[in-house]
Amino acid sequence: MAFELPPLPYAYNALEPTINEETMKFHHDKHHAAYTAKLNEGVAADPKLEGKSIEEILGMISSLPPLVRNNGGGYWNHDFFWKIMGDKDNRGAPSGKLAEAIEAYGGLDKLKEDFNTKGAGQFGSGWAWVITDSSGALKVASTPNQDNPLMDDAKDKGTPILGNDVWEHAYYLTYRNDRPGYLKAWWDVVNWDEAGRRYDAAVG
Ligand code: MN3
Repeated sequence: MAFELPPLPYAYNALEPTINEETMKFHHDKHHAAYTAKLNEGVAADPKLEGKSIEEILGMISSLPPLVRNNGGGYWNHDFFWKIMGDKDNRGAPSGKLAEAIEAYGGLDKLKEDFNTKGAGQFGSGWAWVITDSSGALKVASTPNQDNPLMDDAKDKGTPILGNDVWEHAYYLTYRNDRPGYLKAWWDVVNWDEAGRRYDAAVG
């Protein structure tokens, strides 16, 4: 069973002005589609991956070739990314247990600042993350390329609660080289209800 490109959960222009329609079209229809197709090539070439979920594949990524690592990461990361952003009716604010964890971290302003610093400081392409584990504590991390915190050899392992794509293809059409400006603006389109659901599922 091949992996399929998941549809965007909103219209291409639903995140404007933070992320414009043209960026979303290329990012989903070209970039995410390419990661999906290449992941399927890698899975088809390796019988031991047959029937495995993407999370199972990421959990054994250290034993797999770069084709599966880069495109399996790209496949999962973008599916996650679309879902933790929302159209104007699906944004809200932190609530419930996630809001308490953010307070314990030092507050939302500190979380944003640390996350934006990680994202701006990631040399080259990569991702910034907010992760947690069964302790419920929040941690900010970054990964290079299409790596993520679910990989068995990740430096900072955990369950992603939020993540932002800092590859130039995610922001260059609007923000050009201003990655910090993109990181700052991105918080306007976070789907806090979805982040809260993922937090609740992670901490049990
Ligand atoms: Mn991307």
